[in-house]
Amino acid sequence: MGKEQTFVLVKPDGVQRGLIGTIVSRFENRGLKVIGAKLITINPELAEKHYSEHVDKPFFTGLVEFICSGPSFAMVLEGKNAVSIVRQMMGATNPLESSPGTIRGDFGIDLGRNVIHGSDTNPGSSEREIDLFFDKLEFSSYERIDEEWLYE
Ligand code: IDP
Ligand code: MG
Repeated sequence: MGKEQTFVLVKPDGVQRGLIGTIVSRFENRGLKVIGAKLITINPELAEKHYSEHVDKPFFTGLVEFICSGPSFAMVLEGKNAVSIVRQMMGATNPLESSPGTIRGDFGIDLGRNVIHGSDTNPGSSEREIDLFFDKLEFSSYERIDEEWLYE
């Protein structure tokens, strides 16, 4: 079974609105395993690296400012097809286009306040983001008791 790891961030709006627990619960209930997690106030240097693909976009400055505006909750989730599952559960980038039942579709209204970040499915994205935010020593490896019932 090919297990993947993915990087997920409850953005400052999600933390301020008290959504950390709700969001972590959704992923846990789906079967994804939390292998690392921390509250972090992102500094501009880290934010610019994290969002480097958007450096030329008109919204870049505002995006960096927003992501540094308060604490975020960073985590690494592990499971089969974890990257795609997280993207599916997040919903579309613009909450207006996110289906109800997705995190952005249930908790967001505006594009620049869309509650959550998750690595995209491009090759190397999740590894790059995990390395940017976490040290290997911050991970714990363990079996969840439901794993043999979750996977065939
Ligand atoms: P993603 O978060 O779904 O991967 P990206 O295109 O990678 O979407 O954009 C990163 C973040 O930048 C989005 O989550 C959103 O908060 C913000 N963003 C994207 N496009 C716009 C825009 O056109 N205006 C303002 N903010 C935007
Ligand atoms: Mg993205």
